[in-house]
Amino acid sequence: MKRKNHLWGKVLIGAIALFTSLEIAFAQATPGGTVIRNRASATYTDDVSNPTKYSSTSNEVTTTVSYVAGLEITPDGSTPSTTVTPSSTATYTFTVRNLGNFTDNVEFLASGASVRLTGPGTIAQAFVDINSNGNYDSGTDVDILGNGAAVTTSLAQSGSVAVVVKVTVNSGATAGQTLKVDLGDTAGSSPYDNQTADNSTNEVHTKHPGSITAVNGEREAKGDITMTVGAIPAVTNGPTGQPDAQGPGPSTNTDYTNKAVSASTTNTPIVFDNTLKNGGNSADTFTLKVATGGAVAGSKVEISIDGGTLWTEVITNGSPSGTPSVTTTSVASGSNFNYKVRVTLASGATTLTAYETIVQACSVLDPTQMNNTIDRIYTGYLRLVKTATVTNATGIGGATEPVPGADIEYVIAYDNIANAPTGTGNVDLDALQVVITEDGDVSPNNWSTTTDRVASTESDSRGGSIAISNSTGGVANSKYVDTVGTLAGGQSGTFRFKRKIKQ
Ligand SMILES: [Ca+2]
Ligand SMILES: [Ca+2]
Ligand SMILES: [Ca+2]
Ligand SMILES: [Ca+2]
Repeated sequence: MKRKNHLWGKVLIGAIALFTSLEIAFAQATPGGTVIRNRASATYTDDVSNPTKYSSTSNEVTTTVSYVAGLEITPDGSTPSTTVTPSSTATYTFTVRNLGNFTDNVEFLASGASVRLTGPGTIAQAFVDINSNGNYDSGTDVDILGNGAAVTTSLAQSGSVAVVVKVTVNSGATAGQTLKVDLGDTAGSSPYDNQTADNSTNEVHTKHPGSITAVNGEREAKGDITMTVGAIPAVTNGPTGQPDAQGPGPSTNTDYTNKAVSASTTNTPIVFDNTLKNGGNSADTFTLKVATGGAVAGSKVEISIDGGTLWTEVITNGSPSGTPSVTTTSVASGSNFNYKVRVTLASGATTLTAYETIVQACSVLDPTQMNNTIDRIYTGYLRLVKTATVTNATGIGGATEPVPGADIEYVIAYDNIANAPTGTGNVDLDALQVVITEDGDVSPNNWSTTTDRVASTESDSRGGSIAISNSTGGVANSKYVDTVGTLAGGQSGTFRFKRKIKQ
């Protein structure tokens, strides 16, 4: 019997221990201050055969229920499956609950100290969402970020309220990074709730109304939520070192690299240097190809991603070949990747014409993310157009009759047919060291012997310097050299001079 009692004792102690450990998870049910009254009553008689009965009542005893504080913040260790994106605002919502048996205050420390963020972002807002609409409402909600002093919010017994923390994710946040928000700083292990407050730096704790003292003192709690940055692929693609170049539009799909091929050998391979940039927030690979409809008829296009050692032919005779694209190696977030494109036009391509090859880079992580750049070949790009106008003041024949003694004005209109520089980061095509030479007896010319110089009639609209000398054959004043200098794309000018038909 004694042994049996001992066993029961052990079971009882175990039950008490279990109750104690679970206590923190349950709210106090009986309100503090409740008066529990107890009075006993009895009846009796002095003769069992006599029905007369007497009664008796004890005095009343009262017990007033003590105030017990309690606080809980949830969730703990929450890792939502949805991801956040760079530059977005992530919303973290906590629930703060009064586990005590009386209406208690919850205090948040000054200047947002009760809220901490770990990770690539900044806390934009933190507030007690009194009206439960998810947004901060001045005058209604309690700001716990911009609060110069500690603030409290009142919670009824078992009552709860949401605390919303809004975090702006850094624009440079990379995929897989995490942003953790802690509300409160209770030590120990999950669920971190209903502990004795120790007034540490980042606490959330109860703050009893002045008239009440809880038997277990002030309590603190903590919750934490961690969000993960998702992958946001992006790519730009442009001229060498200028992946973000913009062309006309302005657009990052019309940027360009202008080059030239000799008009007489248009099938000479021309190599372009291009650069793509991984504008996404995670490492990615990219396919390189000629955009649909972006190949020149009859051309061959090859791409090299190793600096020009190995070339892959992606366009043959103007159409995609058996290997229509090349895939890069992994490119780190924010990094550039250089590649080369070799374009060979058909022989006999029309001179003084622009031929465009549109090269497209496409994210492998998200194939909807793509960007173009234009590799443009001009089959020669300095155009010369000559005209001759006769002025006849001899009185013989009409005003424009080319009779001996009449003047012939030669006009050479020159222009760089490449497009004028536009956008940013593009490679334009200047005509450098432009020199226009008129030599009166270099075949088929014969004007050195059939005409004479008309002095002071030489001019260049761009201010080119004009030197007049003996022709190759030694005829005086029969060679003109107009040094124009640099002529940018889209620029033009005229060089003019007069000769008088020998009489
Ligand atoms: Ca609100
Ligand atoms: Ca908790
Ligand atoms: Ca603490
Ligand atoms: Ca581009």
